[in-house]
Amino acid sequence: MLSLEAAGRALERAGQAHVLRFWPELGAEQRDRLLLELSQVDLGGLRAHCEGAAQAAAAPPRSLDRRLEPVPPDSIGSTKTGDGRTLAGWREEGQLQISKNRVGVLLLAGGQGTRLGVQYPKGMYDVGLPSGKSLYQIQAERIHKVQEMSDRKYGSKCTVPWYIMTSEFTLTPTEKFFKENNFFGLEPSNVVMFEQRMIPAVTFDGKIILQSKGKMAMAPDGNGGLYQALVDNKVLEDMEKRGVEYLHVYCVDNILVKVADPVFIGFCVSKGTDCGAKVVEKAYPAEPVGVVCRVQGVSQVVEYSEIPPETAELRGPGGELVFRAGNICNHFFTRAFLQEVAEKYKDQLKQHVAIKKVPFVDSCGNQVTPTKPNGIKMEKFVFDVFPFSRTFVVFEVVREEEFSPLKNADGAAKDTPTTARNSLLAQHCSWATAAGATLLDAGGKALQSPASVSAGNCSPAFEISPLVSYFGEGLEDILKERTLPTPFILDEKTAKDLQARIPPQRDSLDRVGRGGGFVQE
Ligand code: UD2
Repeated sequence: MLSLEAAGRALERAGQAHVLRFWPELGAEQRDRLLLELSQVDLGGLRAHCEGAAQAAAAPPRSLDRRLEPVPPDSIGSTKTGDGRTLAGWREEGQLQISKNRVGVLLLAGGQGTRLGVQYPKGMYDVGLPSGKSLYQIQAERIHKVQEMSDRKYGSKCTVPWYIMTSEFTLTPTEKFFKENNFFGLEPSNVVMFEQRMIPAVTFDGKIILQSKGKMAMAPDGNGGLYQALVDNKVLEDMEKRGVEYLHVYCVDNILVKVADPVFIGFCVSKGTDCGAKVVEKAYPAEPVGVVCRVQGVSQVVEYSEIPPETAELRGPGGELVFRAGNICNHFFTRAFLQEVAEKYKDQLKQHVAIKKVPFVDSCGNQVTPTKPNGIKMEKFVFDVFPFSRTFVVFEVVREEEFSPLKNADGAAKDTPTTARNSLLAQHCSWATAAGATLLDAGGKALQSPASVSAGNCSPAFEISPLVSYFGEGLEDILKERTLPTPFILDEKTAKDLQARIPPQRDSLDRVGRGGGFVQE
């Protein structure tokens, strides 16, 4: 660990000597903690970081390149327009790669979840599904299922390793949660957690903010800190050792995320791309998703916080948004591309400025909770490597099938626990009815048709475990001609019980209990 003298010298050189202002008042433990925190900071680059942040915050917002163009629609692959055979071909290709252990998934889980307002990692959040499953559990079970589907198809035993990028805020609770839940049945050695770097928040005149007398206000360096973290933690070496060539990178809060989606992977592999992004059509101009677009033929994402409203609102002749390829933070990378980024480009990534209210101690040692923004946090974005790709592809998917993020606490208009839960349940109801089931709502009334379900009229809580079905497949055998009450949880046990009860016509309220339990006969 750094000595006090060395820390003092480095801070002096960086113009940040005030960080040790309260040193004489600190106890032994606080002193050790502060020195440890300082030894984890890039002290050599500290002056540049602090001055750069102040300059970036003072500069007028960068105007968008005038040559910005939407992605040409004909260059976008799509599950919307792709015919059944093409989609099946992509899925098969993806499953083949998975069966050969060439696919890994990487979860970005280092964010602080400020908007949701919980003190623990977002992945641990339970949106109130009948099963009470957390986002982490849903994702783990999808990984299980995708492995199992490939195993069954190719008669081999495959592994999709799960890399999880955490931060100082999320590592310990995430590790504990996984251990307490027995890694949701996954092999612990195939779940690789690692930490991204933290950087200090600074004032508008470039001084590190002290959160308390013995602690700097630190924040993760953005989800684009991934590329540095891959190097710091030798993740690319781990991928190479396992033979992983393709990586699906995704964010933690999308309850519908198709982890290791064989269709997306198959599409990217068959196009021979090094990097790709899933998009959905933007719902409205101010929707908080970046837009995938191009400048002089080079693809990039303009984040929602940086796109001027007048650009976001531009419409084409048919009334459609011009910039409508909404980024959903689902990316494909080859390991070779990530290696290249790590070696050549990671230090060239743009720094984005976020102006925030950061609690601090003033020079007299008083704790202050600011009422207006007082600090600058610098962040890198995961998609800022797209311009380095030679063969970038965009893949459009259907929102109702793949995108419902959890961003805000209940009470907000959008992207809440309630909207996330409802999206998942609506999807599962529509899968069940498409498979031939009749679902009864809480009042015993039958839902009319799959169409009414997918149109959002689905109130019944019918939940399907990802261990039973990944994208709605394999349900006919279990659900055809069944009449089922809700709430109902279709998990491996209830699925087996249903299949054991033939003929299906007799299966109805008198035999099946609510909540997925069966009435004893
Ligand atoms: C992200 C996308 C946005 C859109 C939207 C869809 C970025 C930069 N923006 O915006 O374009 O796709 O999601 O929901 O990707 N994270 C870290 N470390 C950090 C910060 C964040 O791992 O330092 C993770 C975080 O845990 C989450 C993901 O990155 O899983 C996205 O972070 P966010 O929720 O802050 O991003 P948001 O909604 O502003």
